[in-house]
Amino acid sequence: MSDPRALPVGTVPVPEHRAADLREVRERLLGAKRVVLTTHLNADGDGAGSEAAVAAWLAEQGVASVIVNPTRFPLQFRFLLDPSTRVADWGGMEAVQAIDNADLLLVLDTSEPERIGPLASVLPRERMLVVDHHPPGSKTVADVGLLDPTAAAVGELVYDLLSLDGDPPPQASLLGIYVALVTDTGSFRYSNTTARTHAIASDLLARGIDPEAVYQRLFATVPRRRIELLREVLGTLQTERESGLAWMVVSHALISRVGASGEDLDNLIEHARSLEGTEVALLFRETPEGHTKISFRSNGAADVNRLAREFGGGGHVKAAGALIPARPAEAAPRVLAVARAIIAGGLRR
Ligand SMILES: [Mn+2]
Repeated sequence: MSDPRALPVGTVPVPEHRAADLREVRERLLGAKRVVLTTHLNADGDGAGSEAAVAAWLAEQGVASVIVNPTRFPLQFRFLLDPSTRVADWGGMEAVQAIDNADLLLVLDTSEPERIGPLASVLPRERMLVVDHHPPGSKTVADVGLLDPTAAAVGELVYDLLSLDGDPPPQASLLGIYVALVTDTGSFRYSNTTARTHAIASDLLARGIDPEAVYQRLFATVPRRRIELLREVLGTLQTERESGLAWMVVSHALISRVGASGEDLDNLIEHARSLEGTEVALLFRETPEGHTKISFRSNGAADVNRLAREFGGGGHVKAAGALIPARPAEAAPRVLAVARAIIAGGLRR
């Protein structure tokens, strides 16, 4: 008897508008001998998952690859890597060698040179490829590739890339793709979630991905320092009824005291965003250099990508970031003033 909960296995067809660009990326990758994969600073589940998936697929296709990110490959996402996948941290000898020997550099989950730091200039432009789903900035790292903001995650584009010929992605690539989808859609809750995202997730589950195991791995266990951080940061929460702004500040002293990592800070802003009455949530985080990293989240009308761009940053309409070379006490009032203008309709999209 067949399992009444099961669906037939079958890859989700690649949208026509993506096929030609993905075909070119695929042919370039499969024609290479040694590929370096990279993603933006502080890789998230989409960047790391997409890298893990592409690396496992390339290995199966007989193409050697090394992941070299501008910042350390997050511990949290190491479980996505196939045991055969090589990761070399930027700055080390292995990374230098990997780049020296590479025919191609594939950039995932960003197209902006500044977001991959020193990797933007390690290979000539004609040996760079890009696959991203952010709205493109003024400069892109490569001429060949796919920039498609209609994709929920780069993981979705990687699924397409790997299944372009109708064959399913290899088993070792499935977990990375699934984690990319889960993390970039807020567990299939954000507005970038589509029927197609679910269809791909369905195919991944049909092929053996265990959603609860992924949930346990990603979300169910929280280190104590993260709760201590949350307790302190919630104490800085401020809200403005008229503008719908809600913001919080994380000082560098606090980060040092609790021993917080970048990953610990990732979802703090959701507490401000989810607060009743919030239009735009902001998190001001002091860096060790005394600068301020700002995360922006919009609940609807305000375009925080435009807001972030006012300060040299960028992202998506509903989630963006920027860096200001000033301490939070100086940076916050400037950013809040522009945010008020956007909410008042001045810069509404
Ligand atoms: Mn992404």
